[in-house]
Amino acid sequence: MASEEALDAVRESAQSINDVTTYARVGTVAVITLDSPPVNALGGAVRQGLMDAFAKAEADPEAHAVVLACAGRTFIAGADIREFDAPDPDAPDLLDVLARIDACPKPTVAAIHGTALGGGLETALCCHYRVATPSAKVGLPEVALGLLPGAGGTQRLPRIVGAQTALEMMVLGKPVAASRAHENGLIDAIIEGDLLKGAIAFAENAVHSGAPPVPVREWSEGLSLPHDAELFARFRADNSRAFKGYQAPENIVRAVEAAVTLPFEAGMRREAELFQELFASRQSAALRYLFFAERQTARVPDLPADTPRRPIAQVGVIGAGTMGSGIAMNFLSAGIPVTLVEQEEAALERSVATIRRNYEISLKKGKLTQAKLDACMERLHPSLDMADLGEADLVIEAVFEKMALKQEIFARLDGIARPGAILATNTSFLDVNAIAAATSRPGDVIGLHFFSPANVMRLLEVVRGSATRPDVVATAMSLARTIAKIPVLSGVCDGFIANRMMTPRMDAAQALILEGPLPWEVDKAMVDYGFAMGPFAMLDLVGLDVIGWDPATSTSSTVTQVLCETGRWGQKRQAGFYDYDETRRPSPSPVTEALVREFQSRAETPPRRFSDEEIVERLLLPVVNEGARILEEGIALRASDIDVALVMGYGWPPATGGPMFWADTVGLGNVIGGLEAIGEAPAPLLRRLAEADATLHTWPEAA
Ligand code: T1G
Repeated sequence: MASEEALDAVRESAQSINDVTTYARVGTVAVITLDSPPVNALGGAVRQGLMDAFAKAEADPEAHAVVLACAGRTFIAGADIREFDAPDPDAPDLLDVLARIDACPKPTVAAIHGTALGGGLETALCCHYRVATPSAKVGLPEVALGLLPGAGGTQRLPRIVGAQTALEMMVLGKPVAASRAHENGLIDAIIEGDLLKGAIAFAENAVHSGAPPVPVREWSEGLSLPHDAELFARFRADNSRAFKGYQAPENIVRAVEAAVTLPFEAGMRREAELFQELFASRQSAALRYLFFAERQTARVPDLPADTPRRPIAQVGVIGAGTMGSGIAMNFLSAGIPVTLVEQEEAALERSVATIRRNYEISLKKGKLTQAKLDACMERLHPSLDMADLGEADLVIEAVFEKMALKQEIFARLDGIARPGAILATNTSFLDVNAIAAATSRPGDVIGLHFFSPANVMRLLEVVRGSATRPDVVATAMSLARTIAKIPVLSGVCDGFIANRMMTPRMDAAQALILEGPLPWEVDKAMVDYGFAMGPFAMLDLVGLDVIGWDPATSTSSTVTQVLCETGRWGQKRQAGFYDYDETRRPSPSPVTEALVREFQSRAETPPRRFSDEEIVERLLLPVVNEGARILEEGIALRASDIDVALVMGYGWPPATGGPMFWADTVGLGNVIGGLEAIGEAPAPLLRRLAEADATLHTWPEAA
């Protein structure tokens, strides 16, 4: 067993193989350590380092075994996604590096901490043994990037865990805990205490056991588990939701079918074919784009990294309705006590019961322990008195969308909240500056716009008012990560970013049904494009009467007005654009069809058929145009923020990348042409960028 001293020696005396790789030997065990922040991704230098270090270990007569470990916060978290579009021409190919590790005649042990993901787990699968810390996680999440594990993962993993488990891990893409991986044989030992020490001891035992190390490619344990055609058919059927609209899951299943039916090398060739198909796909390009876009939203160019953050140790929420309850849960789940203020006792009790019920649902699903549930509920302090918010570091108002009510609450809060507290409003469209003006401290006021259900939707629109201080903005942007949200910074305007972008889509849909398509034809095209629901079904869900319809001023001048006037308010009335049965299953309505045909007959141009592609384009073009205006007005920092907001806030299909990504993919010249064809004036920014042969994603640099 290696002593502390020996380990320190490793750490001090390691020889540098290259900038990110060191080689050391402890007794008879070679220790190869990668140190390539932030996540030891398999970029060019790491691949070169691995190739050279394993060559050195093989040639080192004193080394009888090899341990592969990583410095920093995690084991290898995958191939370097940044390099996908700009591969390092001088570095060895990943498959060659892994073939080298796989062929090592000496026992090899991967020492895993943090996350071994994608190419990282595939590297570990090329080692004879894998040991891990109890908190480690391992997984093959490539499906989230529209890919499959393309470095042998689809061929080696089933050989250990069997086809069923391998399919679950790769198609669902969720990393598994070390304990679970130990149970299914993927991890050979859980190391309590010092991982490196434990890994070296494990390697020494492997040598002393005298058992010849067997590369995973020769394993058959997993292949002896059930893997008949039935299993694959059942898996496809049971997981149809994961397959819907995505290419990668089907390619993963085919790769695993190859693993259980073909010899290893033939399976590897099949994997490579299926990988290339996905790698070249627009879906994967979109999902890779969103991977980085999501991680960029928190960067605010005019906020230096060292902008101070205000500590948020206790939070207040005013209004215990659906939004207030959901908002409170985010902080409770993050370990932050919440004082939840409501006017009526009954409403407060309802909210506390809703919060407990939501946690109990997570408990049943195994997503939460009883201890965690109890701890969250203990942190909740219901109150009927705003005075109880005096100690809060942040207070979030979530009451009805009435300006006068919000201003009255902020004026009272101004007299209650401690100096330095952040005062936030969850308004989804009201003027944050006007709300801030109701206080003596507008610099401490900010918009924190959550999306319903607030404890589930990952988007948080952070709305910066004209007086909002930099440290308040910086605190809100960081706090989002604490409550597992993706922050998108927005300026003040009607509907901020996400709502403002969705409005033209709705308007375009309503205009389009006057030209020929029926509402359910428009919805079908949008659902086939990837949306969970079309615009008209969404209207029926929300309720036609709550989206700006006023019986007093209704003049039967639109299809929606007539539907409202005739009481067809949507699902809640079992009639809207669709008819609904008692289980709320929608069906195209002959009433609506007749009404739409009647409106079409009044239109200047005779109705005509539209292809699904045309329908999608007609709804996306005005959205892109609005996006360009939002960028031009400085409401959004960058085009990718807009895409992230719509994907995370409105379920815009991730496999499309979002409307701004779509626009750059089809070309701004075509977008401008399409807008002019439907009589919509293209935003000046679109013209400027098209003339400069630039894209929305190069703005503002390319302005
Ligand atoms: N490549 C390049 N950069 C990466 C990266 C990767 N694989 N993973 C993370 N980063 C960057 C990220 O952009 C951010 O940078 C920083 O690391 C911290 O990330 C052949 C084809 C590991 C669980 O899909 O899931 O292997 O913004 O903010 O919340 O089969 O990152 O600071 O400049 O997310 O602590 C498969 C992707 C690749 C895992 C850490 N691997 N990464 O989460 O930090 S495909 C993945 C993650 C592949 C092979 C295939 C998470 C994380 P910056 P972060 P985190």
